[in-house]
Amino acid sequence: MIQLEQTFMNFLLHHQEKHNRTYHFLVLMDAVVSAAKHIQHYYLTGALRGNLGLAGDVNVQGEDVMRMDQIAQEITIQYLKASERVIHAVSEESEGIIPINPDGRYFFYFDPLDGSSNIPHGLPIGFLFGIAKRNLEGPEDGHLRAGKDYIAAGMFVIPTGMFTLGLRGAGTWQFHIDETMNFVKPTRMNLPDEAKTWELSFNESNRYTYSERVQKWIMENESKYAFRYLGALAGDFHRVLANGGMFMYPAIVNHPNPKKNRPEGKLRLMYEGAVVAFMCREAGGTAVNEEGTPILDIQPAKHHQRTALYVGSKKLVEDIARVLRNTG
Ligand code: AFP
Repeated sequence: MIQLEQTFMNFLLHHQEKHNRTYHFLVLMDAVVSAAKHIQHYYLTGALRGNLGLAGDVNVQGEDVMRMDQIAQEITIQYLKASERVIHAVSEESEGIIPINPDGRYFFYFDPLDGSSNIPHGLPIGFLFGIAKRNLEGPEDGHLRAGKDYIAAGMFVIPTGMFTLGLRGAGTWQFHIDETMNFVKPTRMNLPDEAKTWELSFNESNRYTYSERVQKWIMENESKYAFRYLGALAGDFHRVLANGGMFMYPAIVNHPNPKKNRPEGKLRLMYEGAVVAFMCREAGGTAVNEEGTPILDIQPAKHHQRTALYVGSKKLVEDIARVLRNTG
């Protein structure tokens, strides 16, 4: 007998039905999945079509824009517009808020293509997103939502075809892309409790630029775990979610060139840190910043706010959080 796996859309339909929810979120997720599949297609054919190079622009973060960054941004916005479900979007690629549809009911925070340094090599990149609901009753609120107010957050690892989605109070689920470009086979993710599979993931070349207490923690703990680093958050976090352990991008405070210090961290809070922290919480883990404050509790003051990030297995993150809070 031919074995057919449950599709993502079927899974979500049942989820919405079970929780007595509207179809609006389904329409939005259909647009998100379509965007990811298109980005995946452009990336797979990128080397042949000349789409893996620089676009010649600099983005809001002051980084060189790759042609793929622009393609991914354009595709996502087109799909969001067609869905009519989003009022405003915030993207790594745009300085200001992107108006989508004044009647939309969701805020959409996204990085359409994360891990640009992997692009020229065709290595894994990510599409990360967080979704919050607009206040439909009562006074209109801002777009600056803490991760704990997201209703869902997810990531695609492109082009490996892995899709992970955290649903508020309903777990983190992973899907594989099949031969018909459908995401299938929902698998609930739970960070393993057993330390024997745990991994540590951070940019080793930055190590001596971290605070003394973080350097000391690394020295005392690194030999206990395997070390992995891809340089694209979605891929690195994907491993941590499956194997347990911790991904970290600490604050840079001891750079030999003080101008290169990043005391506020490097990663973006709303469409990187809070997104993985949300999926991690739904899979039984946790995430904190450089002060040991839970990432999901941080109220952003601006859309492109940065954060240091420690995310992964509860025991390990809580251990370093005690050091960060100076209580350990
Ligand atoms: P880029 O998109 O600029 O490559 O940044 C990727 C990223 O935001 C995140 O995906 C990685 O975890 C992290 O930065 C890698 O940063 P380093 O290159 O400094 O290790």
